[in-house]
Amino acid sequence: MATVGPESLWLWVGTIGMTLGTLYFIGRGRGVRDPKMQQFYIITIFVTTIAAAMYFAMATGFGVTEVTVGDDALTIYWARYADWIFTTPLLLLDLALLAGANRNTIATLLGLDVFMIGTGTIAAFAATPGTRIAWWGISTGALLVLLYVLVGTLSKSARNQSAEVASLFSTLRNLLIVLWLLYPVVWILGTEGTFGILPLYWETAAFMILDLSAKVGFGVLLLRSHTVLERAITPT
Ligand code: RET
Repeated sequence: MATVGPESLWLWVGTIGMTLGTLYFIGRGRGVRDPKMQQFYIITIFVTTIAAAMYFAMATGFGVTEVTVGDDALTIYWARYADWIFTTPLLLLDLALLAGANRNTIATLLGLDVFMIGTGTIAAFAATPGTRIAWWGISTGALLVLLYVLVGTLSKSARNQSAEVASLFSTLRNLLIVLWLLYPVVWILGTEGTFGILPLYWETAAFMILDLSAKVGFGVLLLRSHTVLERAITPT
């Protein structure tokens, strides 16, 4: 059985950060009556709630297991993947609704995303360094295609929205691109990549900072201006 080491510090910071983020979004969303605007709140509140629960699971030693790779036993926090399989599609849905995307674009984005996290999960559990890296490559390929759709089709729909919405969309899209690209980097440099460049302690800190930025930071920027969100739902 794997146990939680000193990296639990960062897992508790993550638990507290996600909980505070959730409470903040609930507090802000309470007075919102417009159902179309409520959808952004509902989606974003689910994102941080799921993350808070999964961080708590990791901090308390439930969300962690051991995977044997050759002669080594790797500590794998499986709860990360349980979090990401639900929260990354929800984050993309926020962005797609802001852009006023059609159903096909939304389905393509979410499909690529679930494929990316699914193959990333196989990478985390694969038993040889070679197969781990191969699955990492497949997952990273899906991420690159996803970002291509984000920059192409989705940005095109956003351009049909008002100037304020289009500008908020670009900010969030650029933030997402930078942050999401760092995940495979931390993974491959970290313990999962088996190269042993980034120790578990620092890897856990890095994922925590990325997770808080990609969920709470992203949510704060998205929900900051109700006037802009109102315009997003009345396409011009
Ligand atoms: C993995 C490893 C395999 C290669 C790739 C990955 C990508 C993960 C991503 C996660 C995003 C998570 C977010 C969480 C929010 O808090 C699975 C690490 C490409 C992009 C945004």
